[in-house]
Amino acid sequence: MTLQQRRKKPKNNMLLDNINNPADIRKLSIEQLTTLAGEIRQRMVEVVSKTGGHLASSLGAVELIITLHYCLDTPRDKIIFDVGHQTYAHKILTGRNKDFDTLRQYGGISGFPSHIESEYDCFTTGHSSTAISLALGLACARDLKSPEERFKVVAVVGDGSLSGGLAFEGLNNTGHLNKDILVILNTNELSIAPNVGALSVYLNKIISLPVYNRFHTSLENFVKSRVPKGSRLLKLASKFEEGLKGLFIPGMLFEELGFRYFGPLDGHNLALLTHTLKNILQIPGPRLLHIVTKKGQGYEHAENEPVRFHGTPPFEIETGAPKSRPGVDTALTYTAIFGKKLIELAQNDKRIVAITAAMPEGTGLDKFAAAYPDRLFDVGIAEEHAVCFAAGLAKDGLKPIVAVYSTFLQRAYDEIMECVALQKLPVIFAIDRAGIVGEDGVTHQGVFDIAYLRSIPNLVMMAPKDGVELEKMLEFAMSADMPAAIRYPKEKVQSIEYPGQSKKIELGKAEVLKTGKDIAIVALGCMVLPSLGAAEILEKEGISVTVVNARFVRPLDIDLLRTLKAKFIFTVEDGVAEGGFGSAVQEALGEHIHRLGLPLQFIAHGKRDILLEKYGLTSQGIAKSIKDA
Ligand SMILES: Cc1ncc(C[n+]2csc(CCOP(=O)(O)OP(=O)(O)O)c2C)c(N)n1
Repeated sequence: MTLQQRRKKPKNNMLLDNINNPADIRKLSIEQLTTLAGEIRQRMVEVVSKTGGHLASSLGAVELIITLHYCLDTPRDKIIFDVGHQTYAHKILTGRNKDFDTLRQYGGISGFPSHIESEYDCFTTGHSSTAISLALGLACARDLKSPEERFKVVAVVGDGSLSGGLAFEGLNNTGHLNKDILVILNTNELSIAPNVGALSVYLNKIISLPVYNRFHTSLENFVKSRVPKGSRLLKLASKFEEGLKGLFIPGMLFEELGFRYFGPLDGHNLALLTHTLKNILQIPGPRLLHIVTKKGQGYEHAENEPVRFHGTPPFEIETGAPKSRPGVDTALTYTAIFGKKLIELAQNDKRIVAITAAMPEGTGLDKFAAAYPDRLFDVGIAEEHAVCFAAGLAKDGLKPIVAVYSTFLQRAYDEIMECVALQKLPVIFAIDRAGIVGEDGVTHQGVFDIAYLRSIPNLVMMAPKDGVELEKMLEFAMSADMPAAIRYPKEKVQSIEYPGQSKKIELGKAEVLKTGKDIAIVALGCMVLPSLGAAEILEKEGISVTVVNARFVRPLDIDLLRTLKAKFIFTVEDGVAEGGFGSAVQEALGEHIHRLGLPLQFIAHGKRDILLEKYGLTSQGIAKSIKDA
């Protein structure tokens, strides 16, 4: 029965209604588990169609998650999901079904695992490739502290996340330490976009050769079960197996890293999964179970368009079409303007190349890829590599632009410092999703970039107030021959026209948008527009305001700042105020500056406008803070 047909059935006697925690599913038969999987999918589709969210990956992992909770003694046994965007079934089965309608909403449950939300979520996660290292740490702590506890530790990793170097650091160390952990590798041939890289070719090769694999595991089991330990036959069999390693043996890479490899298995076959997992859990040492799933499984529109349904806005269930949001859908985003402008610049300069770490759509580089397939490098979920790779490209005369979300650039801090800034190489960082991102929450807010990039020598840092300025900043960065970062938000652009404003970007030059005598607001990037709004509110109350569009975080326009005649100076930024842009102004002027920005906290999920309002970064909020100060 398709999900659409199932929706038409009345909702009585749902198995799901009686599942309050994983212990409840351990009483069910395999047939009932299959029914439960359908009900979970239905629940997910209904909720995500209203809230938006990571649907395709979560649909693909339903049977895996049921199997894990069925075979493990959770929460005593630990499951760590890599990234954590595939965990909706886990949330539904671990007591959060009743709150599932609030998914990703302000005050509701998070779209990612959250250690604050549930004892079943060991860690709060959202960035990829961390699960194996986290699992190994837990296993080592278990063995050192209380070996008698023997709880089990399972890391669930997707094939996309395995392209991150950190995942290999975890595998390498696990093989060396020989700890009891199970890694479940969930392959679906997709990251967000189709998977890239030699490793993904290798995994696909395994998937397409199941016969070899069955032969390999069955030979070993067959001999072991029939001959005594130490017998000649066993030695011969193992020699034979060694000999086979010269051929293509599925999973050999993992075996050589010290893991027992099992699979590939159909990740939607509950009978097979539960049977296999129960057996594998009995075996000590590092193990890797390889399963194959379909992204979007069970909801035909997500199966057909897994990239669109990776992270989807609200949609119509019957057609899969996004729910129309008048006004919002027609406006251009910063991301779209960036993508379009880069194509235009690349037309006239063949040295321009673009790099993404597995996010061509999200960063707006998908269109660039279509226009210049040879000049777009999707390096996999590997931000550190992306930055070093860009440094190499720049060293030999190209003009690389790394388009990346603010939160994920955190991972490449050292590479920006050492490989780019220290060498003064002209790599450009197009930092998307800077500031509040909204529903993805704590792990995804791009609020730290100003503070962490401001301390890197030789790096120019800019933020445009609108779309036109983003284009101008890109042109400037391309001609500047120095490392440069441009940060912009997850937002639709509004154009800001002020008489006398200068369209030209000059290194370290701010612009004064309006002049008043009482106070001055020095605003950065997308905070310029609300600051102009705040100035209007204040002027109605008789306070005359200067508004400066800072444009540069580094170098700061100190000369202009020194000429400000106002009695009070306020800075406004959509990043953490401590160590951020306002701090830079304060350091430069050596005076007391009122810094408006975000608190030094991990900011939870909720709509972007709700969060901006909460933290006083709207016109009204800025005006109020100024009056209060
Ligand atoms: C460090 C980092 N970079 C980028 C992302 C964005 N991201 C979230 S999920 C995802 C794809 C993960 O692919 P895979 O592990 O294969 O899981 P699937 O969605 O296919 O189930 C990416 C690139 C991230 N979460 N972390």
